[in-house]
Formats: sequence, C-alpha cells, structure tokens
Amino acid sequence: MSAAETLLKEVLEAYDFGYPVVGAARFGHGHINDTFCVHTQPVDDSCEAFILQRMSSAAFKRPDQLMSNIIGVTEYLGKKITEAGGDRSREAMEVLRPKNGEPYYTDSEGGAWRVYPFVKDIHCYQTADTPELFAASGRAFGRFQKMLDGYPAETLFETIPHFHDTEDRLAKFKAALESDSLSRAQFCGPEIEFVKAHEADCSVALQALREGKLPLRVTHNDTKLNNVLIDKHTGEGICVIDLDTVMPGLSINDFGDSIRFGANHCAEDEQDLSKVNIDLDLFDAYAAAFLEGAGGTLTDAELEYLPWGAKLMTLECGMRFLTDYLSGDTYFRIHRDGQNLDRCRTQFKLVADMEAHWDEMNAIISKYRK
Ligand code: ADP
Ligand code: GN1
Ligand code: MG
Repeated sequence: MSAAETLLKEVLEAYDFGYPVVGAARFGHGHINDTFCVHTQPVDDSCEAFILQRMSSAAFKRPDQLMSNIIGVTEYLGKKITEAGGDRSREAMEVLRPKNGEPYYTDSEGGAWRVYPFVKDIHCYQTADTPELFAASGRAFGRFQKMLDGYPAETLFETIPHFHDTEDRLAKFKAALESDSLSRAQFCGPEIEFVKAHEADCSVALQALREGKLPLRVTHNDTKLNNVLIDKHTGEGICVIDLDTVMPGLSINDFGDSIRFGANHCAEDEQDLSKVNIDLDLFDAYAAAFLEGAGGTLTDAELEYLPWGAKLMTLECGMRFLTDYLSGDTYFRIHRDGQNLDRCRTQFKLVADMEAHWDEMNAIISKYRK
C-alpha cells in the first residue's frame, strides 16, 4: 500500500459511514481541496455515497475556524429550509462528524478532513451550455444570499484574510513580480502590462464600500457554476456547496464571480483566446435569476455596481492566477505546466471583452433597476 493509500485508510476508519466502505476515489474539479467520493454498500446492495475532503492547508490556516463557520451556516440554512417545507437533506449541506465527535478529523500527518453526505440525483456542471441552466444557478446563489440576510455576521471567522480585497491582491501580485523567484516574469510581459493598466480599477468597489455606498453582507465569495448542485429531474439549482469562503463580503462579488466563470463558452484554462468572450445573453439570464432569487434584498447602488462586480472578480482572479504562476503554482492545483498562466490569460481576455461591451452590460442591468 502506498503512503497515500495508508493515510486514506486511516481517515476512512475514523468515520462511521453506516455501512461497509467499498471504494474511495478522487472526485470533482475543484482547484483547492482534495476531494474524494466514498461509496458504501448497504445491506440491500444499493449504494450510498459521501464527499470526503482534505482541506487545503495552503488556503486555510485554521481548519477549526473554517469548520465552525460551515457548521454554523449549514445548521442555520437547514433550519430555514425545514421551516419553509423544503428537503433539508438535499438543499443544505450537512457535516458528518468523525467517530471522535469533533467537527473534522486530523490525520497522523496533521491534515484536516471533513465528510458530507453526497446529495443524490444531481448534476454538477463545469460550463453553462444553456441560459436556463445558468439562470438556475443564479437563482440558487441569489436565494442563498437572501437566506443568510439575517445571519449573525460577527460569529463568522475570516477564513482567508483579504479574500476579495482587490487592492491587497494587487499588492501581492506586485510583491511576487518584484521577487520573480522562478524568473517567470519574462514569459508574461503582456499580462504584467495588463495589470499595470488596470491598477485604478482595483479600488472601485472597495472605495464604494468605504464611502458607504455598498453594504457588507454575508456572502458566498466563490460562486462558480460547479459550486451549485442542479436537480437531475427539475433542472433547478437545489444546493449551494463549497462554503469555505462564506464571510462578510459584497453581493456584487457573488454576482461577478458567477459571471466570470459561467457567462462564456470556454474552460477557465482555454488556450485559444478567440473562444474566450462574454456571452451577453448568459449575462442577462443570470442577472434576472440572481435578482429573482435575492428577492429584492439588493439596493439600487448594488444593482448599479453589478457590472463592476463582474469585471473586478475577473480581473482579480486573473491577478491571483498570475501571482501563483510567478510564485511557483503553490495555491491553485495545476495539471500541466503553464496552466495558471493560461488561466490568467482567459481572465484578462474576458476583462477586455467586458470593457468592449461595457455599455451593453450596463443597459442590461438598467432593465432591472426600479
Ligand atoms: P473545492 O473547494 O476544491 O472546489 P468543492 O467543495 O467545491 O471543492 O467540491 C468539489 C466537487 O465535489 C464539487 O464541484 C462537486 O462536484 C462535488 N461535491 C462537493 N460536495 C458535494 C455534495 N455534498 N454532494 C455531491 N457532490 C458534491
Ligand atoms: C477556487 O475552490 P474552487 O475551485 O471552487 C478559489 C476561488 C477562485 C477559483 C478559480 C478558496 O475555487 O476563489 O475564484 O478557484 N477558491 C479559493 O477557479 O481560493
Ligand atoms: Mg468548488
């Protein structure tokens, strides 16, 4: 048995899955955590599944605080869903504790692991092929924000400090460029220039927050299409997952990160940049659905800044990929050399395309302002 298999065995033995475990394999497309799907065999030979994750130690320094947030939020959502007559087991995540009763398991090497029941009869998509699918995810993220409107924000830990602090992301990029520890800056001259030309943009949302124009809310902060589970039968977005970054934040960032990832027809690491363009029909469909889900909780100023949310989340994510490329790919998992630079390039191409369609994006949002 390899060292990795021995470790996985140790972790599986730390949990009571109800029935014998018959397999555990790598799962999903996340860039951060190590995700496995665990299968068990109940007596009737059906199959039960669980999601097992080793939380990224590069991203999360305090798994105890991270799990405190997740347990607080999932229990709060579970109660709200039950009160509204929903199915708690499908519409909210639920943490399965290890046999020792702790919220998560710490392995013999210090790694932190958690388990959730696998939500059945769902699809999880990497691209939004239809406006209906994208709208379903938007309604789910809008509802998620609305449901957390009354959540006690002061009880949440900041799991990643300065997560969507775009000014801080810019400073971190500059530091990585300054040290250029792997001499990679020579391969990304145009991307470095792109950041320099957009420095002032990095302050737009933060300035609006400082001026009191935009309110701080409890937000998800990682609203990729693959972080919502879609019901196989109804096509509705039923469960928002990946709650690692639920923290006080800006609603425009939740809107914007979905647009960044989903309002186009390419992979995040597409190398043919001619394929990388903002799809305004998808943008419109998502905006309508997100606002419907949020049910009137957003202020007019938040509506006004939605296009900025899209542009800034895309610019920021591009800077984060570029910073990680310059620093040796220590944060975002890569499967091939240069992948983080390719990811950066798609983000900057999308920013440029949003700038080319800026008036149309604003006109679409104007339709939804009172
Ligand atoms: P990461 O932070 O690495 O993105 P996620 O928590 O998003 O990790 O999980 C990775 C993938 O695992 C998801 O995109 C989804 O496909 C699947 N997944 C996670 N939790 C569940 C769940 N409770 N039920 C079904 N699938 C899940
Ligand atoms: C990461 O965890 P995942 O793969 O859903 C990252 C997001 C980025 C995204 C880019 C905790 O999301 O912030 O926008 O990759 N999550 C974290 O695809 O850093
Ligand atoms: Mg995810």
